[in-house]
Amino acid sequence: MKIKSLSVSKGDFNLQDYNQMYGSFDWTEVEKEFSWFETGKVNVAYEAIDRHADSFRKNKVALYYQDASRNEKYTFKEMKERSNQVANVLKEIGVEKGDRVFIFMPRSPELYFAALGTIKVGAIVGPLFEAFMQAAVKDRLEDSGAKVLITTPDLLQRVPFEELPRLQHIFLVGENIQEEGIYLDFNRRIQQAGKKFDIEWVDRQDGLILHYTSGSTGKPKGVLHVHNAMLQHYQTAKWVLDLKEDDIYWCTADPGWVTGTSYGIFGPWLMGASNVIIGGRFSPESWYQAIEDYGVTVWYSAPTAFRMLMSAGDELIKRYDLSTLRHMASVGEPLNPEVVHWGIKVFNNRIHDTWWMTETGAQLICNYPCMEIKPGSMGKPLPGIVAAIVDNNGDVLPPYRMGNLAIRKGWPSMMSEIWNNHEKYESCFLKDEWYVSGDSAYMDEDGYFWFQGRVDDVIMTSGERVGPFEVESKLVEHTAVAEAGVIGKPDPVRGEIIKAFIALREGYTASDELIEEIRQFVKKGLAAHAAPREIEFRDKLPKTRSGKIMRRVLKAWELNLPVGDLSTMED
Ligand code: 6R9
Repeated sequence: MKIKSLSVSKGDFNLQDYNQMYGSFDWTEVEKEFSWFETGKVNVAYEAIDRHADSFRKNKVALYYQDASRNEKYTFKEMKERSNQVANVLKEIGVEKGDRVFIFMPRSPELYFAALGTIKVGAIVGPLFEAFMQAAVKDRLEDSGAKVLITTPDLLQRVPFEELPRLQHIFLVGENIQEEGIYLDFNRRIQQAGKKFDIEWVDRQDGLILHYTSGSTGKPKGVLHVHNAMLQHYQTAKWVLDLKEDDIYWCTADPGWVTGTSYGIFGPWLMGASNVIIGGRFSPESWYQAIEDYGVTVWYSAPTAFRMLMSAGDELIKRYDLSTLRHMASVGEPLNPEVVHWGIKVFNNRIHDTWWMTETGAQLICNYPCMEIKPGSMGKPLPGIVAAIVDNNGDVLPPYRMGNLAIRKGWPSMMSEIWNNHEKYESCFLKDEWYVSGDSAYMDEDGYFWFQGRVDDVIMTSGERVGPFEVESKLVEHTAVAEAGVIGKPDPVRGEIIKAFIALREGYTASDELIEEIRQFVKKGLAAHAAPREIEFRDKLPKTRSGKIMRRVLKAWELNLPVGDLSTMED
């Protein structure tokens, strides 16, 4: 089927407008859509929830929630009240503007009330994946100096609070909670709290959310976003997700990942859309069922999920009514042309690739409904955004030259700081002009960008960003492991899988049991998605003279490629 012949919606944002605004859109135009344009004082939770609750949207469903045991819905008015109750409870225990409140729990309505309530008191939300194990949880709470944690009794054993002196309160979300010491009963306190709250108005550059993400070296870094990011969350929800009044929108991402907050909380609710949240684990049947049950019209997911749906077969799709789907988009990894063609075949719809990252806070390079898409390309920059390919000095390269994908500094949702690490923050910019993404890409003569790979060693597995260093550090904690080097190995479904090369300590011998034991060790100590799927033992690992494991040599071994320059390698 030809892409051009599709009858799907082309969106309200037309090509002529795009071309006119390309590279020069004035963001103050977006400010005018918000009440704070004149006062300068903002709160994104007000704009996302209360503004609608006080309008004709008051009884419109804001949140549809479903998992194996719950099926609930909440209107904007109810969302306003619940988040006010959380805000009152937080204020009562002394949470103030700028404090860090972390949320470590599976998706549930309470998670969303908690995030919005935190924002209403002016505090900074820190969402954590429920899959994190003790070491991962500790690193993040420690680095951020979190004052409050909201979690569940099941996850509590992974919170080493005796080692976290700055953590003052832990809310437990569940039944029959005994309050003692630092433990507080979330549900009971919320029920007893007032439904009215005076929002803490903050400055647009004040902290909103802290997402920890992995780089190629060191511990995970805390990427801070501020309230001003709402300009771009709002505008991209309009232009890229094409959200309209009657849409039923489903973003499949967990709030532990930036996609699950920028486009699972802020974007859709700033637009006043009905937002579907599905808890629990992925299964092709339950996903298609969710689209049918809610009549989802706009769907935002990730390449790994689309590839898993694709491999579940097209027969399955025929059992569901998916005819409501109007617009589909993807983020997280390269979207293979194959998947785009599959989408056209089975949904009669194009999957629109979007590119952005934790640090950029919102979508930057996208395929828009109004535009011809080139399968395999990430698309074109958002109006008001200047993207370029630059060399290592920050000089712009011509079309078709591969180099660093860079964005001209200063877009509304740009990270405002790396927590406790200003030096690292500064190192992300070249010539004080370009934010350098760490991705390599090229631009074609039509201005479309084409992803080529990561410049660093960061691994993308099933759309999750895993720092090899974090996995290596965990591996060497195992008594049998002397040295470990971790790489991403290309995989047709997951994008990449994690492969570890390990040199054993004296006295240990390689065996399948040992492989399994080491995998479990990482799984329990760090996170299931961080455990190497493959482990290979070697007598010695390639290292530089300064002792750094040379991952590119491991990669060359794995892929049977030439190892390249070995001048920095130790003997
Ligand atoms: C939102 C998010 C960022 C990294 C990014 C790049 C990869 C994201 C992509 C893509 C190819 C796309 N990435 N979107 N690669 N095509 N459309 O994913 O944030 O978890 O920080 O990851 O993901 O390598 O640098 P984050």
